[in-house]
Amino acid sequence: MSQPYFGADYAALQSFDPEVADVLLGEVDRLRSGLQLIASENMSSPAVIAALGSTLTNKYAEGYPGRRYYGGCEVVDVAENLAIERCKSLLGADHANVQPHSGASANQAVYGAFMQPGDTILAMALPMGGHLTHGTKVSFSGKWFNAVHYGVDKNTEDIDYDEVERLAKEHKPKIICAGGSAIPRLIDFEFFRRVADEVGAILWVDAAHFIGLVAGQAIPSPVPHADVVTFTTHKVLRGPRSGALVCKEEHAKALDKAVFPMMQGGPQMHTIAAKAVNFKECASADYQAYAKQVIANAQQLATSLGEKGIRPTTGGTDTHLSLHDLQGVQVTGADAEKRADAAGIVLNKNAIPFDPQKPNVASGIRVGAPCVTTQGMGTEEMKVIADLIHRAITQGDGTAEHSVAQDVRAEVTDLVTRFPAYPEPTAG
Ligand code: DSN
Repeated sequence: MSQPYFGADYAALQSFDPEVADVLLGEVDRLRSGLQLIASENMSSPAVIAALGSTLTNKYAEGYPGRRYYGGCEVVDVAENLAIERCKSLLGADHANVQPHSGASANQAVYGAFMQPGDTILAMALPMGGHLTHGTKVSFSGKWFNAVHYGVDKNTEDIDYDEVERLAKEHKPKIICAGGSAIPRLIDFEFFRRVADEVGAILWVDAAHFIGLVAGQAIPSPVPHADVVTFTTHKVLRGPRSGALVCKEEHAKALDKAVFPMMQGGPQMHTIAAKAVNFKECASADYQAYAKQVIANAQQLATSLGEKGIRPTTGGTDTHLSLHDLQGVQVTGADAEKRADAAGIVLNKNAIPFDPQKPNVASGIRVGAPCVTTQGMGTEEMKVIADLIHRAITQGDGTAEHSVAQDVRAEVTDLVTRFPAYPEPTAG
């Protein structure tokens, strides 16, 4: 069976380990048969997956191109240099480090470069849209550093900029962090830069969620304003599951040392090659059109769900995701996630600002458009999807046998047949 999007040699895997080969097929089947609305996911290209499934996984290459701790790195050096140069050019950055294994690893490097244990960081609170690595108590960032958190304004549900300025002046943090995992609106980077300068802080933008929109020139860039920008490469960007960072030249040495040897050992050269491929893809006019369509689709989803009583927080979105308050339809986030799943729609429960529920129940859902846009869907399909979500979560009971779940799943099947996630696996 020829499956080019599985990487090097699916036939060899199938013959040696049919159980794992079936898992790979099963996941393609899952992606092909449902709607993927998780805002942090996407579907990478056959070219990216080919680079991931390559012999570059074999190579130890601790260090940086031209300065490795192992011999035989002359080939992987080419991959890393391509990734670095393409990343810098794509984002207009002075310096790029493409070795972080993930967004969390890139974030660790920021702490490593600029903070000592006990130093203070000012960042967005997780229940307000921030991230685990921005100083939550369960993460290294909250255990080893003093984290002060800002939230959102009660009325606008957008970042409380007055609170940011007040807390920055009161606590004089070493780092101010902007960015998070559930922020539907554009962030005012100029404001954060001004406040950071006033209190002598490093400005770190965690752009994991929206860097793909920046790369596609669909929203303003944090790069001219921030000292360092960290990101994942697998969200809107549509690359391999990994991370990276860009920074001003003056911080290059400190951040490189923080990535390796402070936080990581050997880089994953197959993933770095896949990042190089991805950065090339993102420099194309097609990708720019994609990024703009992601936003148009997310806005349509937010509007259409809102019209059905599933209120978008902040009144809508400027990005690839919207966050919805389910209290108006009297469903919890956990129930909504389960009922949608039973009908073939994959999304996640999410805390909304000032959520009365516990995080594992939550009063909201987060809905993202990156995957369905990769599949070629447009705003007309978003209207249909909003209707399917509404029916599934307000009328279903969380089982796949329920008649509403079955009806919705039939319509999901019709949509994904017209807009397939990946080609159908073929024999041969
Ligand atoms: N887990 C990611 C997300 O879903 O937003 C963030 O790390």
